[in-house]
Amino acid sequence: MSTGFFDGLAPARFEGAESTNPMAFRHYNPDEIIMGKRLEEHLRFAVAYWHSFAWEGQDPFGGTTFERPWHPQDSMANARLKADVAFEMFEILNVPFFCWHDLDLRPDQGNFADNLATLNEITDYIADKMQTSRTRLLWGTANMFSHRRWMGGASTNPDPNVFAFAAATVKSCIDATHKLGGQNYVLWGGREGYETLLNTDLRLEQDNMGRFLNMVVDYKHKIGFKGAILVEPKPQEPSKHQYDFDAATCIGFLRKYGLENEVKLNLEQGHAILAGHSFEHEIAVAAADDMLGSIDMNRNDYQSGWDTDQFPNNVPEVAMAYYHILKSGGFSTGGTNFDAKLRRQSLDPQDLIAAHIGGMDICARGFKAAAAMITDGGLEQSLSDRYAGWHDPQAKTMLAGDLDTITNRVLNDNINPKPRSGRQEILENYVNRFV
Ligand code: XLS
Ligand code: NI
Ligand code: NI
Repeated sequence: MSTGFFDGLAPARFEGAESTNPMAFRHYNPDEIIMGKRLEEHLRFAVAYWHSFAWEGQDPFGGTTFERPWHPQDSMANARLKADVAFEMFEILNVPFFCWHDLDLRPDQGNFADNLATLNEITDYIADKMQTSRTRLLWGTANMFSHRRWMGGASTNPDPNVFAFAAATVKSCIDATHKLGGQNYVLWGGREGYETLLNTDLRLEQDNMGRFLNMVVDYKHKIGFKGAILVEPKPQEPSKHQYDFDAATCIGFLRKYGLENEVKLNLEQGHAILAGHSFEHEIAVAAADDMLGSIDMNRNDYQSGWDTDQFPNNVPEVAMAYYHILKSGGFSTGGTNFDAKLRRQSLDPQDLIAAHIGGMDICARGFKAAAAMITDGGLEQSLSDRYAGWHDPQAKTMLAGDLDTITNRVLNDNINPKPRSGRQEILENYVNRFV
């Protein structure tokens, strides 16, 4: 029986670029074959349970605005109603995946035993719903940043009892993700960082975080969870400074704690911006180290300097992100999770559907532009031309030499390099042909 929440809203269909129907896809046709694969299988869209169903519209200055039938989210009855509505939206969008935090699914009970019991209860309920739904779990994660117990960190807390509570919580969430057939498990450390160095032991906190992540990886193998373990970089917000600052920082951290072959990255557009990078930079950095796992798609307001988690709306940005994803071979266990929320005045159920349709369409447009650039090969050609000198045997030998042998060669052969154009504007013009 339907909850009635989305009454009057039909399943969203692909109608083509000429359509003026605001509730239809104009660019996202899941069955379109691109580079030999269905668009749906390339993009692997996921709905984020937290923004769409758990967030009630608060901002730092105002209370809730949404007043959904499953609010307040303090009972298991409302948790079940929320799940019913979520699966109705998945069906309207025909979306292949969803993602959750434990806290999105059911309220925190204030102690671990009850948290565990209610998590099992609601994920059994969701497992039942998944029997008749095509929507799969892209990833699960633990919310270890909202409840006051986490205010000084989870695995990086000065209190070992908080570390213990965090370990038990993550175990319960990996178990639940495994039970629901999740394809990845994510750790984002919102409180894994510090507010002031005056009260923070950096070395101890980071060692504990490294130990914690090693326990997570060991546990994954112990229970036979085949999904990827992903960490999600973000420089700040809520903590003043977060240890998982950006992709490069995470890669260094994973190497230091011996996790470089076990853990990959979940990269988010808005977090890249907060770190002073572009999304494509973060993706390219991860890909260059074979650590690209999955993406959280959204956009930030470029003026505000906050993590505004808006739905994506910029085709050139999205195109370059997917260009680097495709160049590195595309997603395997990862996908495109809409870590994006409505603006708090967008009250109607229709707004929720329209936001996702728009986001999926923008991603499809960007993806197709990226695929066209890959197929055309212009950027790759220009790269290989630019670095062609390194295929010369003498250049390769040089890397095996030392400063003395190289200096002798520079003197003997009278080496005097001629600067060559980087052709940036020509390449930008090239990209603009596709986006
Ligand atoms: C917050 C993060 C969060 C993670 C999952 O900024 O993006 O939503 O994706 O904990
Ligand atoms: Ni985020
Ligand atoms: Ni995220």
